[in-house]
Amino acid sequence: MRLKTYIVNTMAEALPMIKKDLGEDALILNTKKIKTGGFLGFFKKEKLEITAGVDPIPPKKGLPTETKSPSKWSNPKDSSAELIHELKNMKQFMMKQMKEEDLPESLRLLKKQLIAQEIAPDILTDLLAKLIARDEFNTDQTLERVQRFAREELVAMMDWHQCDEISQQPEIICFIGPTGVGKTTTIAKIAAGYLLTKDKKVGLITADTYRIAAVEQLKTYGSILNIPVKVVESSADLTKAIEDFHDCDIILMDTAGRNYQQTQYIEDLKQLLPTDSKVQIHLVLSLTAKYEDMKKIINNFRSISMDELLLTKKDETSSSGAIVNLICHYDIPIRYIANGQNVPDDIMDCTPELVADFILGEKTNA
Ligand SMILES: Nc1nc2c(ncn2[C@@H]2O[C@H](COP(=O)(O)OP(=O)(O)OP(=O)(O)O)[C@@H](O)[C@H]2O)c(=O)[nH]1
Ligand SMILES: [Mg+2]
Repeated sequence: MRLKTYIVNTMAEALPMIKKDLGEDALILNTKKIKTGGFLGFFKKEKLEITAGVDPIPPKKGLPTETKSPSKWSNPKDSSAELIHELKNMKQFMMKQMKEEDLPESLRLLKKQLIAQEIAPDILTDLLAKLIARDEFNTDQTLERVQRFAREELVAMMDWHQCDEISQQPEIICFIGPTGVGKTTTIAKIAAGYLLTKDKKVGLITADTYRIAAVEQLKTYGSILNIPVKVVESSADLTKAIEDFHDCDIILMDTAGRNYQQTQYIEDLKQLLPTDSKVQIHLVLSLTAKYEDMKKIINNFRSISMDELLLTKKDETSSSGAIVNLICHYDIPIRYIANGQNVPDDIMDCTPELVADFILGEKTNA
């Protein structure tokens, strides 16, 4: 860390100097009052000695970082708020340097719990640093209390990725994803939800003519729910099917499961979808998959605009960290989480509070 000391009359005087010398990421590490000048020990003036430093390691790319206000250093009136902010930054920096054995017991236990949930290391460090930086935090707190703080921080970290309400009429959603993740089953659950609880008119389309019995699978759900199903094999078929369903509130489209680690399949999908991007694309991923594999698929989809993620098979895994990782690492909203084979019941709205419950256990009043 590069350090510099300043002797000034006020904090406000120091801030522009620190900014100029050490840059926007500088931290104020210490301030103390000192006496300088005078004559024979008399007439000394009280001054402030401020030590500031800057971490030479740049923040990692692609990780969530706190947004910095452009006026951060420019308004001396905000200096006390800035000082508190900088103290928090300093605590976070120290947390990142801390060894395992230096952590308080409660944090060590929490860390173990979060690692078992497969929270990504960068998010884990960030979360623990945020906990230490809280004003109420002290080292002899119980695990329950630390979990309560962790819940608040986790919810705040996930909070800004909310889903929009229905924006167009009809809303057309195309579900895509790897083989067997639960696309068709989840479409049936969502269709039933729109029909039975929201009283909407639903149309179903399937482009899965690849797997034997795939069309029958969707048609079976269609006939149980009394929802029409259209089968499409080309972009022209799809345009026609969408036209035919013009009086529907929502059109849900099924596709064949593909190994989307291979970009060729994404190109095939592009051929099928209309170019005017009326169709929203929702990528379905199973929570039983490895996070690294999910990342690879999402990255492959960067070439087409993917609108939402939908996660399935929550009931088949005891670790939910991937949900937090996906929310914090990618700016793609998650509307639903599917948690079982039962149609239409096994699906939940994905909220930050629900995900925090998955990670930390259900809320207690500790
Ligand atoms: N445990 C569990 N099983 C699920 C869930 N969603 C779907 N399944 C099951 O997963 C299996 C595959 O479901 P499908 O809906 O056919 O999956 P798909 O993605 O359409 O499969 P393809 O079209 O072949 O790619 C079925 O046995 C479903 O009952 C879920 O949330 N939890
Ligand atoms: Mg299917």
